[in-house]
Amino acid sequence: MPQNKLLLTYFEPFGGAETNISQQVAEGIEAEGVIKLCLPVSFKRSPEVLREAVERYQPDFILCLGQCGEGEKIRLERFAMNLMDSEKGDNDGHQPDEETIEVNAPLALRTSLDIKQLQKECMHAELPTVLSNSAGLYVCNRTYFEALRSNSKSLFVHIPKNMDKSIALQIIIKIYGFF
Ligand code: PCA
Repeated sequence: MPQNKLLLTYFEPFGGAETNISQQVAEGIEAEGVIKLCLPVSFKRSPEVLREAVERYQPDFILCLGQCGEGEKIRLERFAMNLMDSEKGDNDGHQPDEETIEVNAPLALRTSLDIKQLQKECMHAELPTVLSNSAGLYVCNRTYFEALRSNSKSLFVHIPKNMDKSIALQIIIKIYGFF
């Protein structure tokens, strides 16, 4: 059987920071069938770069990593909202004000992966994860919307910026095994 292809995305730093934990964790992943892709923190360019990669590689699954500010657990995102809003702006200086992503699309898209089961498995392995019903309205959400639109077997994972990187890496490897 041909091996499954996983597109693994992560983000460049944003908001004046020098690093993004999603990038640092992604660097630790080396596995067959994994295609890594760095995305710009841009409402416009991130979905474009993702779309091109999806067309080129036709992945079976998409795992998107992003950084979040608070918390001690990795957040497994259930939905992407069809909305963009940001006061601080993205790396291009774009500040959408409650802008719809796509007029004829549903208000939210949902992953078809069994993230409840995934979260249980992580819990049994004592890996700190939590289910989340909102990926925010910033570039991560915009990117997740694009991923789900192209493949419902997509998952967005938010990593708290101060999380221990080796634990975060173990969780990402566990998620990888789940696909
Ligand atoms: N986190 C931001 C965008 C890039 C990232 O790593 C977010 O949560 O939208």
